[in-house]
Amino acid sequence: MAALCRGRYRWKRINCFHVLTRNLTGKYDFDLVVVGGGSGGLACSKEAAQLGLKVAVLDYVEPSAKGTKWGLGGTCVNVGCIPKKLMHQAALLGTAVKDAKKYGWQISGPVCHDWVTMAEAVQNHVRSLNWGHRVQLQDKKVKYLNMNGSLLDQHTVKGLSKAGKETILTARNIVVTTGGRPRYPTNIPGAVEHGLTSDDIFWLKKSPGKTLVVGASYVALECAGFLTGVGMDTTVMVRSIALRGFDQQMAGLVTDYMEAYGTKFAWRSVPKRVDKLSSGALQVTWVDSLTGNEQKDTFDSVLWAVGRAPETKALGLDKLGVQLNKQTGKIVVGADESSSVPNIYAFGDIGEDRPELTPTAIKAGKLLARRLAGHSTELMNYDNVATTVFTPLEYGCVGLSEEEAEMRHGKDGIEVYHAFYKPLEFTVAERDASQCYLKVVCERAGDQKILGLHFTGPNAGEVTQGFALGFQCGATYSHLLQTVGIHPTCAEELTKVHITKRSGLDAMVTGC
Ligand code: FAD
Ligand code: NA7
Repeated sequence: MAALCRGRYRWKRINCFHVLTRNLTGKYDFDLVVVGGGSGGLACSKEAAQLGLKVAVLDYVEPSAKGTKWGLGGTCVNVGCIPKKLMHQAALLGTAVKDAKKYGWQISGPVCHDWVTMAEAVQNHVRSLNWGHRVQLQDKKVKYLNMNGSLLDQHTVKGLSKAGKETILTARNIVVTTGGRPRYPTNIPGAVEHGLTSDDIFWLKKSPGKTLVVGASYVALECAGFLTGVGMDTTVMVRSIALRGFDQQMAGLVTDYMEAYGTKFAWRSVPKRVDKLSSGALQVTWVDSLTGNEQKDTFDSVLWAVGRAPETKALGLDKLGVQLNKQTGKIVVGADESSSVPNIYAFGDIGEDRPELTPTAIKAGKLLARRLAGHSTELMNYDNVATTVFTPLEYGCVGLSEEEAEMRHGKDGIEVYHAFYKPLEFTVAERDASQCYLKVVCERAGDQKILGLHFTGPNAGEVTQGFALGFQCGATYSHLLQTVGIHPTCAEELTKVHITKRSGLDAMVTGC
């Protein structure tokens, strides 16, 4: 606060309130106040400041139910993409150590993993990113307030510090990018008391031990994947299907690989209760929905990955008439990220129907800043966003799933080219490549425009990113065939794919 008092704005102390008095040269204290300093909010505020706007950003982390808290940067940096990918890397290295022996590395004695070393290294990296974000805001002259923000009207934000001090900020425009938090199931006794979420797993001081992961979306599978990879006895509890919304053939390959890798799956199972035994172990009771039988097992940790929800209630949006989706609680937004109330914008995970991904939040934030600064009219294009699931066998995709393509174009309206391939690296290591697969879903007629591209295998994110450019440019199947591959790579298999599913021919790639 002292730093703020020395800044270009004057602050008055009124009882326990800090009120930012109006900048004498303008109507508002700031051109832009951003509530939420995660991927989207930071990108938006930095871009806006760079374009000459006076910007403040409020970021505040409510500790998780387990008391875990973290610094500036939002979900991705602290409890999402970054620690997840680093722990995934730790797991991949475990496999690489096994491969290494086949490649001649002499590794004596058993190789074991130490959770504490990994967690400390990951947490230190995250802290360095927290620090980097603070420095960047300072360099770009964005006023950062570590405060919980809520909206008083369409030009006024109230910030509340941890110590209970209130600060009022006025702004021409307000952007809400407060993201979401993991949900706990509401009707399962013991779920909250004895359970963790992705807000906790990366910040554990000791190994989670034998873990039950409830949920089957990508957060669940990624966490279960790295836990298995670093040696935890890990079970995933799936109530319906894995990776809902993704291509289901690919989802099957991902989970098949995980099963072969050592992850256990309790399919069609719904948790009923979690009890802490006198030994300290957590006893989970669940129902097998196929047989109706009740089953029990004990675990050291239970990780709920059953979805995420925004915290819109505390933002005071309903009082201002900002339209929310009643089911999801997210803010209904237009193509320009505007809410139903003038001067209030929202995007990122808090925006209804927006992809819950960091790069889309960042890009949308930058574009919004440019529009608010009057530098551009360009809107965010949410189509054809590529993504990757960082499971032990990675899965990257862009465009439509085969099911979705079939629904939109009809079974006879699409052609699916596919191949099972063996990464060269797997050969000497004698690794099973049964789930290394790719498929390109195309329109059947005309130029055979590519509708969806799917790839499981090593470095799927790196592979998919490149093809996403072609996809964005409207690539067709013949463009793919005109592309000369880079040998020997896994990605080159996409440029050679020629077997159609319709033909029924063996899709196994043999030779170069
Ligand atoms: P957030 O990054 O969540 O930022 C919101 C910020 O606002 C937070 O710091 C929050 O504490 C703060 N805040 C909330 N309320 C207030 C308030 N009232 N006042 C002040 N501050 C407030 N995406 C990918 O692209 N790739 C991945 O590999 C990936 N992996 C993920 C793994 C996990 C486990 C999870 C959970 C998510 C992952 N994501 C991934 C998704 C990605 O993290 C989010 O899509 C992204 O962080 C959304 O950015 P955002 O700016 O909308 O919100
Ligand atoms: P998602 O994508 O909403 O998926 C939730 C998963 O949890 C899904 O598999 C659900 O099964 C399952 N689920 C939900 N409620 C329960 C209960 N009560 N019991 C058992 N299983 C349940 O959430 P994520 O957290 O994985 O990811 C959300 C976003 O965060 C994601 O898009 C990333 O960008 C980051 P269902 O399919 O509904 O049967």
